[in-house]
Amino acid sequence: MALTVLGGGVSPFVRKVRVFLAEKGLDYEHENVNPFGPPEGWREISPLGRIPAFKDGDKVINDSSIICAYLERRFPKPALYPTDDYEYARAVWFEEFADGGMIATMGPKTFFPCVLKPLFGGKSEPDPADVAAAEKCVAEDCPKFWDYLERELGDNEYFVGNRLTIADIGVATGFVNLRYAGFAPERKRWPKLRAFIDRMHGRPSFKSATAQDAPFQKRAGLVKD
Ligand SMILES: N[C@@H](CCC(=O)N[C@@H](CS)C(=O)NCC(=O)O)C(=O)O
Repeated sequence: MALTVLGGGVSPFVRKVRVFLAEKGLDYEHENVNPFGPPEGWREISPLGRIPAFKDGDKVINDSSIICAYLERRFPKPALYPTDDYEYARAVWFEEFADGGMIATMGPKTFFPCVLKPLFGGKSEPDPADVAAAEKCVAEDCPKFWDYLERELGDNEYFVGNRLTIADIGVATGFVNLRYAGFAPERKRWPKLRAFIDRMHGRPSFKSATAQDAPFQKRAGLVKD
């Protein structure tokens, strides 16, 4: 049965599912749905109008976290959730920390105004006021998220249990959009987090899930070390 991810690949949540599938070694189809100009009948597939949606044959599943949890049960190997109860809770917590907190802040304040708004508004550059507001978000809102991640990661390669889990994928995906907006955690202040991001973005799973992102990468060269 065909597996299909529905949703524009630049969404951090669509990317999370695509990276998850790639790390499982699963082939899938990708349908590029824009949630702000969706195809007819989209609400029947996605009742909240959001991306990603997912199809396993004729079965429809919504929400990136639920899609990943489903995929883990359907295709258990390699495991991308810990088996230990507390580690399991930690892993899904980091996923939620990213989805519901960090990305919910960074996305609308950096990626949307600096990348999506100019693109969809037919402009070559974002409004200077939007860039200033994004810089303010990076300076004032983001450090509390990044300090926490830096501390929790410590000297480990991964967030939970010394191996790749949904925690790492869920956290790393949001930093792709931040980079496209022209920002990243400064290496001097958040060395462990920044090295983690580099490692994760260098994985074949992230590389393949970002291969089509060239139109969104114009500001990526502005990222400072
Ligand atoms: N919790 C959801 C969030 C999905 C989400 O917010 N997707 C955005 C795009 S990044 C969207 O579809 N926005 C359109 C809308 O909310 O109408 C998930 O993890 O799948």
